[in-house]
Amino acid sequence: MNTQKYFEYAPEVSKAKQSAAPLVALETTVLTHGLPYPQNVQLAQNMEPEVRKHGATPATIGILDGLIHVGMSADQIERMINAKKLRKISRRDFAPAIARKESGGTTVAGTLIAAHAAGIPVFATGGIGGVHRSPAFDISADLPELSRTPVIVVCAGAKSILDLPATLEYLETAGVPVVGYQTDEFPAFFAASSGLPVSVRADSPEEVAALADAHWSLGIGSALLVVAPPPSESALPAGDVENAIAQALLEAEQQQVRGQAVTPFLLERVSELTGKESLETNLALLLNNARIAAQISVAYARLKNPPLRA
Ligand code: PSU
Ligand code: MN
Repeated sequence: MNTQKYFEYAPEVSKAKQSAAPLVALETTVLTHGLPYPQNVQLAQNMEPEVRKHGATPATIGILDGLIHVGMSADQIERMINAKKLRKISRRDFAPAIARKESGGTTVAGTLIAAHAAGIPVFATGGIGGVHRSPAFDISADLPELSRTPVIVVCAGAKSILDLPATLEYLETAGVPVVGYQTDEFPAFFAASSGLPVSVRADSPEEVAALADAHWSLGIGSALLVVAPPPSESALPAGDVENAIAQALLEAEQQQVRGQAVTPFLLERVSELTGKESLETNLALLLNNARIAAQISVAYARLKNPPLRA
């Protein structure tokens, strides 16, 4: 089996890999299906410098004309976003995209698969998919992927368009440590708190690195989900988005939105109904997560390859 056959590495990513330098994977469904234009382009331009500023090399992951790119140039991202047929790529969607030479953004699930295959241990995103409030039985492919992929995923929890208690129950069953980054509570994306506890707290990048090393040294093959609340100056009050979510869920049901379309539909409607403020929170927390992921990647690389003493 040649798993690298469909991979294309950016030169700076290959270089970082060769010298065991810290890398951070970034997903692209947030660009192709999660945020409106031009905020998606703006985000793509801001995430990578944030990773670099904190000592790691960014590897934006997405599929362009049937190739899995690990590290994408601004031009490649632009071409992917503007592809005629744009897929949203989780586990089941790689084969059709590759075989038909199509393009698409990788979800948390898809990015986990590619990051792990590429040997990148840390990944930053905004929010993960989870167990939906409705329709019944809608469970994001992100959750089973987190249960089977040894990568540190940094996010701001999950949006409360989802059933957050059920999502945490799933993660517990799946053996995924939910690491509160400088918090005891699972953040609800726009809001800093959900009233739900995390399974362990860590206050520094080194602590997260030590947890990951212990987890994986035991041969436990699941992800660690590091959850960081949105920066306090941009967080929204917990109740503020609830009305918009109720409205969006009602519309989704009336219009019988199903499958992969559910999450983008809800994200778009909640964003429209809550306006500019929630979009700003979204962008602020993504950058915050990029910074934390870079710091964790630096700490993890140091732990695995301690610098030689002079
Ligand atoms: N949640 C967000 N923003 C996003 C997503 C989720 O707040 O952009 C995207 C992520 O790429 C995530 C995907 O992996 O949606 C989950 O989609 P689904 O629920 O269809 O699995
Ligand atoms: Mn779904």
